[in-house]
Amino acid sequence: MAYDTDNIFAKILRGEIPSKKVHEDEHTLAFHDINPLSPTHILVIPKGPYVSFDDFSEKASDAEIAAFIRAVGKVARDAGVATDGYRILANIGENGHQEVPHLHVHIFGGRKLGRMLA
Ligand code: IU
Repeated sequence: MAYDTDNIFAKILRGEIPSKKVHEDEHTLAFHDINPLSPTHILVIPKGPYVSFDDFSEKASDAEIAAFIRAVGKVARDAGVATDGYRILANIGENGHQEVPHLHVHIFGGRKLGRMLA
């Protein structure tokens, strides 16, 4: 799928709409989900124009991939959910129920989460 530069996360990255930012580095941004489904619900996104995980894994540089993975772990630690545990999730494409066409990983935590359902 071609990257849509008008998607909401692209607008957040350009600073056109605000977000509650918790982490930013050269390659990655993390911010609170606007509609939290758990006490901690943070989204981590690469800054590059990647729609899906397969897209990202194919096109991103090693530095971007490393920064993204490190950011996910750091955000979990900084949010205080690393000790008790948390869930990371990426919805990809139509079957994966992806609503925003810019790759993002959800970090859920702060309560005992239910069993993962497909
Ligand atoms: P999904 O993985 O694409 O299904 O999830 C998109 C998430 O983006 C969802 O949890 C929304 O609450 C969240 N979100 C947001 O944080 N800010 C926004 O302006 C919009 C969606 I639109």
